[in-house]
Amino acid sequence: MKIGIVCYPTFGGSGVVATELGLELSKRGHEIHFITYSQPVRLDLLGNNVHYHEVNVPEYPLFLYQPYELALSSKLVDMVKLHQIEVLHVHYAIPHAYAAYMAKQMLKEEDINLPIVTTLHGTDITLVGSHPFYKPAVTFSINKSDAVTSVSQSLKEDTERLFNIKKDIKVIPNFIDLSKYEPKFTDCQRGMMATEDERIITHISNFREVKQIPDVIKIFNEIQKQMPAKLMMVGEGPERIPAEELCEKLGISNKVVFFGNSNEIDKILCFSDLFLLPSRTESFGLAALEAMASGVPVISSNTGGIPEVNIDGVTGFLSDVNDVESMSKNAIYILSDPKRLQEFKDHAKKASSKFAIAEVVPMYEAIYKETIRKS
Ligand code: GMT
Repeated sequence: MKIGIVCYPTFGGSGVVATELGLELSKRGHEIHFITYSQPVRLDLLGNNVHYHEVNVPEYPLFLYQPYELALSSKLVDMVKLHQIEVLHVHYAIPHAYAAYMAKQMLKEEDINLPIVTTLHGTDITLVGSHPFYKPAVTFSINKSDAVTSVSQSLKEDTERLFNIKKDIKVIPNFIDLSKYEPKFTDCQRGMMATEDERIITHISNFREVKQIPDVIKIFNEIQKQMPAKLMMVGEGPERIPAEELCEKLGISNKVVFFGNSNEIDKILCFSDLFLLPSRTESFGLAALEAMASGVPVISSNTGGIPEVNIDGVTGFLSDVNDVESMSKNAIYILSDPKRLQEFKDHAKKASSKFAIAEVVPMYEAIYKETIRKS
């Protein structure tokens, strides 16, 4: 099939999922066209079957807001015609499903049919999309898609609760290429980051408020009172500076490393002992799954889709949002006994195999075929 993929190309789960999906589909013989405003960060392999088309938004000083949706829908029309794209898979209702619908209407004028598959990732539903300013457009875009998928059962239920949805939403969980998380070094170069007796705790996110960054620091603060430990903070975002200030205030700056954005997540997870994800809301928690695939247990909140990934008492522990005390206690419980830690690590790795890329990608292929057939 010739498949167009629209996503946010930046660091973040939805972009990662869209990119990995496109690459895997290309390996399975499909022709993939990424249509975005910059090359997706994990897309380093452009080839015969993988193409990237940049959406340019000309700047004009009259406009306070440059019309990205307009530029995207025009680019979609051009690319569908030029490459005979058979189906368009858009990640995020805002604004991608909306722009895709406009492209579909424009193509109809030329007797070209463009089936649209929309995948909901969370922010477009729970955080931004349900805002009254966006709600009518999001509802419309979802209902006008030919097929709709969500990355967890919890997100499906949230969508049906928050919007007047007439479409059936199919749950297709996020996935992972397990081969990328096989350690390439026997010691994972752990010695570079910590001494033999130190536990390594890691957090990876876009440092937005929803990630509860102060809770990450507070949990680590409790851990380091009980045992030698280091905290790896990976990512960039508005909460980073306040996080550095909090570390200073608590007198633990020398035990915390701020990496910024990284393309070497697998290497950092390889030497990690525990992953912290205390988010206020999370439709899935891809970062937790990436940690588990590296054999890293997860201490998380029990919000949204996280319980579908992190199994309480098996791959880590779940606590209520904001319950720093419970999360700290659970973290110390796992980390304080080497045998117990190893058991949690083994369980985390094993549980991640349920989300293997080879299991999940055929579900998308089936949806594309069905959507093309029906339209
Ligand atoms: O978590 C974020 O802030 C980034 C956002 C994104 O656009 O990548 O993540 C959302 O999609 C991911 C991939 O499906 C999910 O793993 C995240 O849980 C989801 N984030 C939220 O629901 C807050």
